[in-house]
Amino acid sequence: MRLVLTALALCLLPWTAARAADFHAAMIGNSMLNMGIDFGAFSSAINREVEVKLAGGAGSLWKCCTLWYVSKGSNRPKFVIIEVRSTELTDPLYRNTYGRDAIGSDLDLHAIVAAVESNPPPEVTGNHDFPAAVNQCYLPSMIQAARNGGVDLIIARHKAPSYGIDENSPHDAWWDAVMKYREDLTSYCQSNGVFFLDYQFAPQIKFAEHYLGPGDDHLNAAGKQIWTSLLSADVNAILAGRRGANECTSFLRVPADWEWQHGLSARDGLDEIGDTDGDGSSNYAEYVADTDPVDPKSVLAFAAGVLESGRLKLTWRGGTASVQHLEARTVVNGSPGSWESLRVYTPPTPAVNSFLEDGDSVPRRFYRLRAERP
Ligand SMILES: [Ca+2]
Ligand SMILES: [Ca+2]
Repeated sequence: MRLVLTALALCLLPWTAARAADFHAAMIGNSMLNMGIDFGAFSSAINREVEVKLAGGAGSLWKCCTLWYVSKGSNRPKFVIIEVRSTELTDPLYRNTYGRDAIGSDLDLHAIVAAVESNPPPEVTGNHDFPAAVNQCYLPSMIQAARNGGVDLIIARHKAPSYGIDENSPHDAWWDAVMKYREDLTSYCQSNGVFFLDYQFAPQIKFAEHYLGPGDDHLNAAGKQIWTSLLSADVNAILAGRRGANECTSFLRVPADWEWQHGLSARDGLDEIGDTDGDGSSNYAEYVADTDPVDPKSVLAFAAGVLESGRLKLTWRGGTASVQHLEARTVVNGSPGSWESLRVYTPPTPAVNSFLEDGDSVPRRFYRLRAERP
């Protein structure tokens, strides 16, 4: 393993040694090199010289120790990306074996490792305890090490949980656990000032096109280019103050269950913005409205507006498990705040729903429907 990591580091040297950098990148996790970031393109995009200080890591303990020592060095990193794998955080083999030699002689680091290992997370087999893993393993120590080193921006990445996943098969408990862990990690990052990347699921990245191949969760060159541009855009936004350093870039808004249930891929972020059945409503919008993303007849839309005894009757189709908001306004002038709520329908809603105007003296007005997942 060390030989591989050293080779990776040496590959970077010709590019990094040109002149002093004003932006030190510590990439924790060697997959960062294989999957994700073209440092030259990244440097250009953020208009800063980027010096890569660290090019590998295997296991959370290794990463924690490496980051600890890099952060204490004179050439401290100014920018850290930490790759976190759920297995590393929970599997005792990864946690306690790999990287053991990296602890070194620093007494503070010894104390951190001892504290973590005196209260390790439970065994993972059949019982992933992800909140405990996040809170008790090395991620907090890694973050603290970076902060002690004066790092301005810490980015955490959850490695794509694609090992062993057949996207056409029903999910299992392992998948549920990984996704739960991902949620916990996102939440942890947000509350600890860490930017969280979820670009593996970005709409621009398609599993079939941008990964190396079946069973390999590394991006190919095209995918890497996309990943780099997404990262650059986010870092530029953070540097310009347009985004907070504790925000999350997450593209997974639809539960995997729902995607699988409707024959969509839970690994492919494109599914969310796609309109698989061509009914004008994106798959994400169909999830929100609880309609069928592969049935064009199932979509949240007005079906009819007729007069009944001089009163307008609106009829629409939609799902049954979402909150439906019927709203109206007399002028459509682009100002978003002037829609008035007429009715709120809470689930279960009828698949065909309707509304009858209250009286005869209703002004001419526009209507719209909004859906919201409870
Ligand atoms: Ca659709
Ligand atoms: Ca549909």
